[in-house]
Amino acid sequence: MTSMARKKRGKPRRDRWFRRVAFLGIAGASLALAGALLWPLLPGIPPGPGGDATGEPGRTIRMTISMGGFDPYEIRVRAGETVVLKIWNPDSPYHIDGGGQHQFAIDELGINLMIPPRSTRVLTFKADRPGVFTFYCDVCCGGRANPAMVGKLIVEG
Ligand SMILES: [Cu+2]
Repeated sequence: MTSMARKKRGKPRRDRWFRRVAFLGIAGASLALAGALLWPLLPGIPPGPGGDATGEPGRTIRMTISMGGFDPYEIRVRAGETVVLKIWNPDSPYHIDGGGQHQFAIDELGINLMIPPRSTRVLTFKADRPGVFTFYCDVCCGGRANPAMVGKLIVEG
């Protein structure tokens, strides 16, 4: 008799426990699914400070190119100096405009680099003569006509 009573009391408790676990499981799975679906739409995380860990010669300048434009949009170097430019593109590959790609081009110096979404490209160059050169991206949202997609390389003599 006593064992029957215990069993009767025990069953609803186990039922509630099962419902709680099932609810948490479903909620967790839903959050994981939502995260997996939204993940590609989030802006990427820039790579950590690497300094000159790559062992490349020259001064390293880091730049970010996104739909917001070039950051920095003005860079200063000395003529004859070897510059290692690391350009990070945090944009999503699912961007409807140009698939999140950007470009770094300077016509006068024969530079034309494509930076795929969520990646870094490294450009090593040396500007021999002083001057002010325009760099631009012509593969997204208005391209060169977009004031954000243009910047200046100032080479000091
Ligand atoms: Cu662009």
